[in-house]
Amino acid sequence: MQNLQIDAQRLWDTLMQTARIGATAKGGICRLTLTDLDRQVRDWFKAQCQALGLSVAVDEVGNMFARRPGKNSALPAIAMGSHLDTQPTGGKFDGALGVLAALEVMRSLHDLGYQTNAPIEIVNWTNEEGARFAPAMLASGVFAGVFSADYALSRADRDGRTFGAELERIGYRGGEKAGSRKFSAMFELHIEQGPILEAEGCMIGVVQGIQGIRWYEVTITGQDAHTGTTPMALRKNALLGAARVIDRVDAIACEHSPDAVGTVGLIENRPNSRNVIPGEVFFTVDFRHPHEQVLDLMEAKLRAALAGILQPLNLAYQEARIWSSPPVQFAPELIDCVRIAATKAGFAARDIISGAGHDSAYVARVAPTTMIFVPCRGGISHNEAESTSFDECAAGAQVLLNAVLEFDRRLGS
Ligand code: HGY
Ligand code: MN
Ligand code: MN
Repeated sequence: MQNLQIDAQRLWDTLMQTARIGATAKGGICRLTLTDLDRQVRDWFKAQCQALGLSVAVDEVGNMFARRPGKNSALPAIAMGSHLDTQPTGGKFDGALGVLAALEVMRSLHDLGYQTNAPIEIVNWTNEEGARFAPAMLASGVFAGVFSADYALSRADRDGRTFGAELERIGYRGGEKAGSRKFSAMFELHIEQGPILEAEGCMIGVVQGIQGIRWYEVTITGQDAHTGTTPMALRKNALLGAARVIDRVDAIACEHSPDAVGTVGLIENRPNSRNVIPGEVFFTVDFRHPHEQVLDLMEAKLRAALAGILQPLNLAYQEARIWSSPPVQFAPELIDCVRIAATKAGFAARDIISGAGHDSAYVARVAPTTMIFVPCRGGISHNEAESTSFDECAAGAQVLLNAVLEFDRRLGS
């Protein structure tokens, strides 16, 4: 098999070009799913793919598929996917690197006139982040049969706008049934979003799987009252209750360290007026761990904390687990292709488990799947300062190309 090379400069220029769609003053991207900015980047992506002669299809939850034929159209496509939506204070590389490196692979195959055995597809998964519509990885979850399309379309953002209405509004509610399209494999290139690869001076992460994730929503109800006239003993202060529960969420994760993490990232305090005792607080909890039974323990401790802390404060509450993504193991054969690909490209590689969730977690249920990581500076991500170098992006794209061609060679043999 020839030693096909990607064009590193073209990849970098494309990353910087798309980073302008939703660019923030601090050098990041705010491109929430199904907003006008998401439409803009989708339109751009579709035009780039069509310019290469790829056929672009969209399914009922907005997942985009750009397809290059292979010698044998009977073979299910080899997919390279990730996401173009971002966090509100996202970086230039989370998700974008995976989709745009896949575009670079397609451009390189096109330039070199190289025909693969199997068709090759780029996938842009809708709503990977879950920042606007919870849960995360929603549309890849529909594709994998984890969620129904109706469930996804009904999900509402904090302003009450639904996924379905916004998908329709931006013109990306496709006709294809999600999950009807079959893959021989899916490879996802992504930044590590953690500090390990950089700390070890390792260019490539050979991802073995993804840890388990659980999301909860909690609403605490007390009583709005005057801050000047209400004695401390008579208050029903929802924000005080929330503060003590939030502290306990952190302690629960620390009790299961080093592998557990626990975070309260979203909080709404009502009425949020400086001289009103808060009568209602809404917040979210994000628990993660590689083992389900530890997540069960953490969940039980959270529920005990809610009862134990809030009842003595005369506070009522509602709690619901809105999402559970179990730990995932990736496909050994694809992991082997990534190892061979990294060696062929001459990069040091190490095995790693993903702390972050990715669409690959769900696609792995319906097709052999694996991921490739490259470092990001300081392991910082979900932050406008997220930074991955020219060389790291190029290394990831080269290993992606090599891994896809290695798997394609096996399919054809
Ligand atoms: O939450 C996650 O881990 C991913 O970034 N959506
Ligand atoms: Mn991501
Ligand atoms: Mn992310």
